[in-house]
Amino acid sequence: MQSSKRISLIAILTLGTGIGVAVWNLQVPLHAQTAPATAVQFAGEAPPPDGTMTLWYRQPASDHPYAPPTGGRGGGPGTTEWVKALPVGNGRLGAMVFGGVVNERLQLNEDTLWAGGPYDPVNPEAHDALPEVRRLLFDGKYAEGAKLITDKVMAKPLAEMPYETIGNLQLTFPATNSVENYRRDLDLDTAIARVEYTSGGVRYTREVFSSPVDQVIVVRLTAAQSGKISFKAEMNTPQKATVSAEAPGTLIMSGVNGDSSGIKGALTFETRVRVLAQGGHTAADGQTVSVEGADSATLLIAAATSYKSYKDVSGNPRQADEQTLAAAEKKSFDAIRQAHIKEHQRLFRRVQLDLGTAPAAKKPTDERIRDFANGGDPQLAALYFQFARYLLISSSRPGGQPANLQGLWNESMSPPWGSKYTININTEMNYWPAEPTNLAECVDPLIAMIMDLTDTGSRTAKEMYGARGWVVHHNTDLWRASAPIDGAPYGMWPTGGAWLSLHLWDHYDYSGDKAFLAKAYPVMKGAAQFFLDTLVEEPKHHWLVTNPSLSPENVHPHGAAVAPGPTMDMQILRDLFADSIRAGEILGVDADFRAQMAAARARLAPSQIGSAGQLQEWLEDWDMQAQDIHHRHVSHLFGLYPSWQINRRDTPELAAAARKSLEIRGDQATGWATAWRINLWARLGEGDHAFSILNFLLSPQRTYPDMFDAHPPFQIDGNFGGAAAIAEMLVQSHDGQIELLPALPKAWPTGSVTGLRARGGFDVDVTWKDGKLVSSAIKSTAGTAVRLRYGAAVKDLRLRTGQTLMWNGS
Ligand code: FUC
Repeated sequence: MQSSKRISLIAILTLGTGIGVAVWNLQVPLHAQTAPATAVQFAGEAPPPDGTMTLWYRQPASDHPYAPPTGGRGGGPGTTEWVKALPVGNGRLGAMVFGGVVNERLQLNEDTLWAGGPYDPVNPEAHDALPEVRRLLFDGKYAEGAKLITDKVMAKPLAEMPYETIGNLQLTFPATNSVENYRRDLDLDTAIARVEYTSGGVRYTREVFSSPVDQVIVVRLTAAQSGKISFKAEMNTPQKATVSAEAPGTLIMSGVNGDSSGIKGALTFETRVRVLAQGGHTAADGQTVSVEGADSATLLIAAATSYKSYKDVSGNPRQADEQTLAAAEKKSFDAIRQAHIKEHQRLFRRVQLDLGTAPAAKKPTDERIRDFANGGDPQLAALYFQFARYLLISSSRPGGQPANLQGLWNESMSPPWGSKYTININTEMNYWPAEPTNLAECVDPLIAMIMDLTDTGSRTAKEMYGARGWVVHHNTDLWRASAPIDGAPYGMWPTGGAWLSLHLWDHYDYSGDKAFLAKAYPVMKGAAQFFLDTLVEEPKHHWLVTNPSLSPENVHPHGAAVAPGPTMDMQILRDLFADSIRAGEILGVDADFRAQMAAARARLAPSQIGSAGQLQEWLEDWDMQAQDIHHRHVSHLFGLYPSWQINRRDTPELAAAARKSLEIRGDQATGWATAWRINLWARLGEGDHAFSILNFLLSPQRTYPDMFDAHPPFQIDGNFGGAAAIAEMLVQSHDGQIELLPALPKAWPTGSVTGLRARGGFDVDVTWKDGKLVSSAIKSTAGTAVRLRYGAAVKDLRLRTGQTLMWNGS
């Protein structure tokens, strides 16, 4: 039996702050860091896991040899180890599992634990300053306009609230010098992280999962011999919190959230860990629960904050945790585990993707990422695709918060860009795979956030612009702040809410659910209303444009980012007006308002082709003189993807110009920006080009050992954008058409996919061989007409709801 003295000699993981690295000029990330664990020797080689949908490794996160990508602009030392840990989540409660032998660390998150409290950052001087800003920008005095924006228009405070960690649950096991056949893995099909090894002749197994059914994170410790489970459980946190242990075996951490940028923390939170050992002896002492000589043990972790809504923080986290634990404790571990797996598989198993397999698929995941670009491992792309679906299911479930910049997982009090919602691309990209990969439910938290934003955003519209409707600039947070933040070159962009609103139309378009459309329409209408009230006529062509605005976050040749009528705004508004008009028609409402939108739409500045044959990013032909012609954002290509307003069939000249812009921008960028490029090349029907960029995205430069996307540092959007791109290579749908294998790369000659979704309400299965379509099954779930396309072949059909058509492309 171990003594507490012996345990104290074991290196215990400690929290500290990493080196802050400036990330552009916006944030200073500080990362919790773990000290090196005891030097355990690893002997033998555990076999690969049985399933194909598993990430796995031969070392704990702390022992894993790894050099982070070079050229990154952020991330402290903590990041290096953290991006080797494995994520579990139930949409609300998340854990990163490190898999240590003597020290196990579970870094915990709860999706409402953000800094600050309800606040409204609108600058009261903005309203009176905006007419002058408009005049300066129309007069070409961009730097002066930017200065006035900085002085009078930007939000107070200038930064929004960051998402924060709960802290860590630390488990310390008896010291050991060596273990055999160590393996840790994450099974995407069961959503369970496992650690297994043999020590002193005994096989130990650890399982961790976050149950969406019972709302607890569960840790299960077992050994092949009875009486072998001994450990100490403790918690630590960078939050203002206290930890105590209560007999017989409960750890309680309670505290208040952080203050940020002058906004005081208004939340209370509590985390409770119930240690339930079978056999042996359990004791609670001070801040520690220890178990000695048990046969097995189950830990149930509940966590909650006092957040009820963006304007109400009167919840009772202690009561919530106690109720959650009381209910979970009544169930057996097996019952909790089974219910968890069943609910996860209900969503996860809807889509199966087979891109072919090879012996490389038996290697540990980190080795596969290292070797992917050498070819010969098509299954890794399928794993990457399913990992993104796993991440969306685990970070965005009905009733919770939307997936933020890090989804659900964050070890810091001041993560890069606050780990919040950047809505000039990143939040939208998080949801790109949701509809096509059959996870429509996962969009619910985004829809709920958009509904909240109509409230805070209408206040901002009125106070800043004197306008009706609602507006959100380039970021929002838990408190649904909607004013321009960070600085004029990033924040002075009024089109974030409009872009988010397009996801409402998409949600309808993929389902045909008219009841949903009736709820969504007033939100879309409010977004459109804001622009009907604020679009202004530019002097040269008399087009209607946004002003002030910018093309996210690109600096044009006149020393500023702010400018009237950037191409992206015009494209977003073209879609917003079109979708709102169609919604109004379907619902049979608002004929006058529809006419106003149609009139404004016809007067928007068009997408223009510039002197280099490129699609112009701005009203003026500035692209080739811009400060960074390889800029990561490709905002003006919004029209090609995610929009369909530019496409090869209907607008071939604009599609060719978009292609030219893509060539000029180059293939390699930060994680999400790389993923966007893959989607764009897929839309151009160039599968091999798309695949060559996927090779970069799936290399150690842009994919960490745990498969998290490297911006760098970690940002989850690249995972989601990459999965959307893989789907886009196989099936595209728009405007009443479904195109099969539009961008199939030579690297995937034979394969199949089942359960993708298409617009108009269809389930789509496709099988191909030697690069050619073999068969497809198109099942209608909304009874709409559709045109199928495969290469030059076309087939028009109208199925009844529930009816399936088989088509081989002839
Ligand atoms: C935008 C991007 C950055 C980063 C940040 C979260 O500002 O330009 O690359 O993704 O969002």
